[in-house]
Parts: sequence; structure tokens; C-alpha cells
Amino acid sequence: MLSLGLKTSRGRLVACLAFASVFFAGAARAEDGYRLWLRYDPLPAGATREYRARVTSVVVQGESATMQAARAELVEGLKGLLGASVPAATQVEGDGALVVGTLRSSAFVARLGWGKALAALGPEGFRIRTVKLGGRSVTVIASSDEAGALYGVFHFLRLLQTLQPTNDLDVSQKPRLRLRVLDHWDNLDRSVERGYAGRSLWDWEALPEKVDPRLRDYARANASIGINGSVLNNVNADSQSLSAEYLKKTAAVADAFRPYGVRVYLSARFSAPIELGGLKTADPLDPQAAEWWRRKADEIYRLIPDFGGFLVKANSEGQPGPRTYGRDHVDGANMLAAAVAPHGGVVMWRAFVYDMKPGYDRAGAAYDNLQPFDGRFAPNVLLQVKNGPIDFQPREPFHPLFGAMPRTRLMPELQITQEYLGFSNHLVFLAPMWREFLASDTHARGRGSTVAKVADGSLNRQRLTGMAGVANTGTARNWTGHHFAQANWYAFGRLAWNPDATSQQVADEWVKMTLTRDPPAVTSITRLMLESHEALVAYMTPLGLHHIMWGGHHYGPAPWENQFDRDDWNPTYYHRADAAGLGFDRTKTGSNTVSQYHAPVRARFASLSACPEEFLLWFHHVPWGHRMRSGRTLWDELAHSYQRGVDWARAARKSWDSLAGSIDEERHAAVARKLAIQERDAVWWRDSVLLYFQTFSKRPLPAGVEQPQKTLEEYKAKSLLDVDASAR
Ligand code: GCW
Repeated sequence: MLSLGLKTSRGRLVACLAFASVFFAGAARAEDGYRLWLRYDPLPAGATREYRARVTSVVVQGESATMQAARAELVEGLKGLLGASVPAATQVEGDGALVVGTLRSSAFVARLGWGKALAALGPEGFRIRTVKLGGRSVTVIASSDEAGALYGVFHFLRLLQTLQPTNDLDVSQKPRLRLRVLDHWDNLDRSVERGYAGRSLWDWEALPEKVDPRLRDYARANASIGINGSVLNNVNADSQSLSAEYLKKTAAVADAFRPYGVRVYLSARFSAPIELGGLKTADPLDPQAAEWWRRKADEIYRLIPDFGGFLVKANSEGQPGPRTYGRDHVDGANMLAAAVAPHGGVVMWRAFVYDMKPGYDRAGAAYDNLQPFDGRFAPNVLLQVKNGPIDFQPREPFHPLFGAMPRTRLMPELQITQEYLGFSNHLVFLAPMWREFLASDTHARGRGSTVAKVADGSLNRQRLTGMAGVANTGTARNWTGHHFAQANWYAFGRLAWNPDATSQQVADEWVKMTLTRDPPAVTSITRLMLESHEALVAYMTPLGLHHIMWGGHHYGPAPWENQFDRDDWNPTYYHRADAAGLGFDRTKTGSNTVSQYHAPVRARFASLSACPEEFLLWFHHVPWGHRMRSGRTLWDELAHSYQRGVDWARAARKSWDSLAGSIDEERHAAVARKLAIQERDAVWWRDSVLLYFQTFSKRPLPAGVEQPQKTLEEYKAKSLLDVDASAR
């Protein structure tokens, strides 16, 4: 919960909330979702009265671009929320002044004697306090640096948007992770790899002359949830983005982001010295290649002094890398790190490396490839590791590398865009999945060695920390394709700020800021969101199944697929169904990659009886007749799970329909259309997966599970994506 004094009488707050439902029902109007969670429509009258008395003038001290952005946000926000302008003043006069400033920009803040406390909160932290001065009550948003003041302003506005009391505030916050970065898999032609929300937001052709004003709103939205970095281009990188011409364009983007504390980064193609520099080799130990990168870094920093650094996908899925030249990951990463180090830049080196040898288990590949290098990366290198060992599946156990590289800065990479989770068609709130991951106990230093503590540096005493999220944004008017996919962007930012925030809290805030403050509606929407991930897993990949999606696009099921040249791109490789049973044996009798986990975790996963059932088929090949904890056989449990998923999708539609009065018509209808697709897809998943596995289990569907709507042959004949094209 938010750390603030709850002095407002409970009764009064409840009264405001009750009023909210009437107000919002009455004020429903067309909405396209562009404003995201930064909607500053008038609050209910009860709340406005109270807040107006608390905020009678705004005194933002400081004239830098960031302080101006903070002032503009506050002035706009208060005007909208309170339904009347709050005068901007330069001095604290009278009761109810709201002062914003840093130790340097504000004489008022400097006089408070908070120097030490603010310094301890760091450049991005802030303190919000109600202070009494000569009988006057003043609210102060203070920080040591400007970014903190801006974050404090967004925090204050969020308190109002969610109808929190503000009369006796005492909030101190700082981000737990240092780099909170969105990775855009955007190509220079504006297509977006795994993007489901239109085209890339970066209009490279028009840049640098024309900068779309939307870029400012993108940066604002990020700042409002603490995101402070953006990698503009795809990790499957084009060298061109490092050319002089494109760097100018990137510099213009950086200028647009800068007031909001968002730094730009670029994905670097390892062979750029050849493609752009005309060199014969990009061997990291070749002095000319290293020199080329040093000069390139100098050139970049001349244009963009606060450039964040490079993100690199090397020797993965056909990308060049140090191994192309007989060198290793450390040689490559450290060479780039040396180029940006003099400028304070970082290198985010990806661990998504999975060379295949015959009989290899892909789930163990990243560990095998990277773990031996622990302790050898330069101090400004972070190793960016996906949450799970395969690839952004609906559910994966945590990646074993998080417990295995104590002398390396590990930066989790999450996927906000829903590549394997129904694109922007399915309502799935990802905070519960990310929380499950962050709360996973690696046992690296005994009990309580959670992934969150690895990521925030507390477990291994590291200061350079970070978290990356593969962005789900695009030119779609509502930014993310599905209105509810905005919640995943939001949740990523909130969890990167505080990995211990609860899914419930994040959902509750987002719903109130974005959709409705009507209490019953808030309750049913947050419930829907909190259930959605478990439901999606139930109708896509229950009990530890994974990677059984169709072909290269990954939309819809194709567990029968076995035609790819690369074994590990085939669903049959992952589920291993046969007459005996189902699942990938990763214990001693199989690939034994379970041994990459620490002792107690390893033993639990490796034991058929102790393994959490949500990961059963991930670690074990299980007989069809195996008794599950419910008393059902594996086959029956599987069938019931798929049915449960379908039941949820149906119930979700009903529950959404019943909310028609609490949400504006436009967004209500758009979400309803998507929920219909989601239900259709859930049925498609249930039927085709069960029909296919039935050819091995030879068992009937248990009572309570509906008969399939089509035959297996029909499901095999057409990808769900093709069906979807006609449904959109
Ligand atoms: O998730 C997979 C995707 C690829 C992606 C790759 C990666 C950018 O299918 O599209 O490439 O992982 O993370 O590098």
C-alpha cells in the first residue's frame, strides 16, 4: 500500500466513492483510449471540494525543461481533475500551496533541512510531505534532482486520480531498479517485430526535421510510471541505425524524450564495423574494429550526451556476434563496454542464446552458453535474461541463470507485447505472471534469494541494476491495440519501480485511473484482470505445456507441428506426447537441465510428486493415467483445464457486458469485440489440443468437458490467425 497518512475520515472517502459511481455513469462519453491512464477528467464533486481546499496554488520552482514539464503536468492535471484552474504562483502564500522543487532549484526546499534524506533517495526519488509553516499547511514535493520532482508530481496526481487522502502526506519513494527500459523491436521501415498495435511510433523518414508530438506523450506516459529508457530499434538490428544519418534522427527523438527523463538506447548490430565502416572484420579483438566502436560511441555522445548505451543480440537466431570471429561473449560485450564507458554508457548483452546440438534441450542452452562467464563482464555490462529459460511462454519456471551468476549484473527481460499470449486480441493482465517470476526463490544464498533481490542488486550487492520490457506500443490510436494491454505497459513500469508491488494494487490503480472509479465496477474489473493470466494458461498451455503455438507467428495452437528444420522450433519437440504420456523429461532420466537450479529447487522440480503441477509437464514425461492432486488422471485434468479456460472466457464476456453503464460506450464496445475473439480462440485451443493429444491418450473426454466443435483435420487445415483476419 501507499505510505501515506490516512487522516481523512473514512466516512468521507466512502461518500466520495459512492458519488463517483453516479458521476461516471452520467458522464460516459466517447473515448478512444489515447489518454491512457493520464486522464484528467473532473473528479466527483465531493472529492473536488476536498482537494481544492488542499491545493490553492501551485509553486513549481525551477525553469529547466523537466521542471517545466512537471509544472505543465500539474497545472493541466489539477485543472482537469478539480474542474478549475489552480493559480500558479512563484511564492508560498497562504494555506494550501503545493510546492515542487529540488534542493538546487527551490530555495523553499533547500530551507527545509531535508538535504540528507533527499540525497539518500537518489536523483529519481522524491518526498511528498504536508508541512505546517507559520500556521499554514503546505504540501511539498521535493527531490535532490529534477527527475525525482517529476516522478513526485505524477505520484501526487495519481493520489488524486485514485481518490486518496492528501491532507497529511508523508511519502518517500525511490526506484528499486536503476534502468527501467522499454525494448522496441521496431524496424527502420516502421514494421514492428511481434508488434500488434499498428506501426512503429518512430517516423524515421520524417525525422529529424519533423518530430511527431506523439513522442512527447509517449515520454510523458513512461515518466508517469517511472520508465527511464527506451531502446528504439529491434534487437535483430540493422547497422543503418548507427549511421550518421540515423543518429541525427535518433538525437531528435532523444531531445523529445529528455524533459521526461527517458534516455534513448540503440540495438547494435555486431557486424556494423564491416557494414558501415568498410572494415574486413568485426572481430572484437581486432584493434581496428574496437577503434571503430570507440569512434562511433564518441560520435553518438557528441549528438546525444545522455545516450544510454547499446543493447546487443549476438550469436542468436542468425545474428552476428563475437563467436562469428572465434571469440566469446565476454570479448564482445567488454569491447563495446569499453567504447561507451568513458561516456557513462552501458551495454545490455542478451542471454537469449541457444545453439542447438543433436539431442540438446533448448531450456538449458542459455545457461550453458553464458554461465561460465560469471564474473568476467566489465562493470558497465548487464546481462539481459528472459524471465524463463525458453521464450516468453504463457508460463515458465524462472530462468536458472538468475541463481547462477552472482558476479554478473542480471537484468530481467519481460515481454509486454503478447507474442505467445494471444497478441492484442486477448485480455491478459501480466502483473501476476511477472510477480510469480519476481517472487520465485532461487535459493542461491539460501531461502529468500528471490529473483527480485537478484534484480534489485540487494542479493549480490550490485548497484547497476535494471529491468527491460519488450514494448507493446504502436501507432494504434489506443497505443497497444487492446485497451487492456495498456495495463501491461503500466504494470511493467510500476513493477520496475517496485518489484514487490502487488498485482492487486497495480490493477486497482490502473482501473481507477483508466476506466472507472465506480466501486462495484472496479471490483469486477480487477477480479477479471487478476484471474486472466491463470485462465489464459488454462486454455493455452496448462500444467507446464509450452511452445505448442502455430508456426512462426505463434497465434493459436499447432501441437502437431513437426516440419521445421530446427528441431526446437517444433511443438512436438516440446510436448513429447506418445502412447505412454506427455511432457518433457528434464530430470536425470531425461535432459537433466533441472540440475541448473539450486538444491532445494532442483529437488522439488525433479520429483514427480513434489513438482508444482503448473510445471509438471515442463519437467516430467507423465503417464496419461498419473493421479493428479485432484484425484483425476493427467488426461482428465488436462481436459478439465482447457474447459475451465473456455468457461472463464465466457464468464468474462458476461461480466464485461454487465459493466456497460460504468464505462464509456466506445471502449466498452471495443473490449467486448475482443472478448468475443478471445472466447472463440479459447474454444479453438481446447478442441484442437485435446483432439490431437487424444490420438495418443486414446481416452474419452471426461464428463463436463464439451465435445469439440470441429474435427482435428479441420483444425490442422487452417491457422487461427487466418480465421482471425476475417474476424477483425
Ligand atoms: O521471442 C522470440 C521471437 C523473435 C525475437 C526473439 C528474441 C526479436 O520469436 O521474434 O526476435 O525471440 O528475443 O530475440
